[in-house]
Amino acid sequence: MFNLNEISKAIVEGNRDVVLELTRAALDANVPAKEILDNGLIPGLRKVGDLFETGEYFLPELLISGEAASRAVGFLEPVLSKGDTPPVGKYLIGTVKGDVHDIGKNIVIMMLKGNGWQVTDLGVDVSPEEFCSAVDKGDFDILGMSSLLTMTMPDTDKTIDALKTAGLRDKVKVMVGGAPVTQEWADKIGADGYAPDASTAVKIAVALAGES
Ligand code: B1M
Repeated sequence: MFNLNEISKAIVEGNRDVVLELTRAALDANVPAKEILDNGLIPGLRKVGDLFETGEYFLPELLISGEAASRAVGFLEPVLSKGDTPPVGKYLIGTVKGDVHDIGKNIVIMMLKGNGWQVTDLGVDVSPEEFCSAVDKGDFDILGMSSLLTMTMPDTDKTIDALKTAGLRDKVKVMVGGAPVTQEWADKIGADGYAPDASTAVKIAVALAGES
């Protein structure tokens, strides 16, 4: 049996090559990609976050471990994004302004694609104006915003306000997610949906698309 703790350990040690090697080996050993994420890469990143919070790790360690995880997630992309589900709908997504965290957003994108969604990714540090402009020009069913910082979470609210001001709020369903985001926050800002993880994000997206 493949020991996914070794992947977490390599993430914590910031050992990029080992993370990639072990991710490849796990796939070769038929470990499902989602299990590699949930029991290898993500717990490793969580531990790195804890070490950062307690002052044992600093920004460089956060960066190196983040990069190691990003590469491994990229390696899993073809597997996670592959699916033979018929097209479900169009999903616009981005990380809010002031926030460059994108690993979680990218995982959400892969799971959406794997489940038949056509996804447009605006990337990171996306302003309310940029979100609005994309909603205006496109024909999206759902706008998803990811935020990882307590400080950037209010930008989800600002974007919803900007959509209202531009007369675009009824054009899309809005979903929010990211570590500090909660259902309570989503309700408070009038978002249509919230998901704590990528699998739930797919389920909520399908439910919201069914409502429109
Ligand atoms: Co940052 N960072 N970071 N960081 N970083 C956190 C988030 C932090 C919790 C670490 C800590 O202190 N414990 C903390 C935030 C505290 C807070 O505000 N609550 C923090 C901080 C403080 C910072 C800086 C301010 C540090 C500094 O400069 N002093 C800085 C900010 C930069 C900025 O954005 N302006 C910073 C920078 C960075 C790096 C760039 C070095 C790097 C990011 C690299 C990258 O993303 N390409 C980084 C990393 C790696 C982390 C941690 C360690 C890992 C984040 C991650 O990828 N997690 C993180 C600690 C932690 O998360 N415990 C931390 C794994 C990922 C799969 O989970 O993103 O939550 P997550 O996504 C999940 C769900 O949330 C959900 O599904 C995903 C998959 O299950 N989800 C959605 C996400 N988006 C969704 C959208 C949806 C639905 C679900 O619908 C639309």
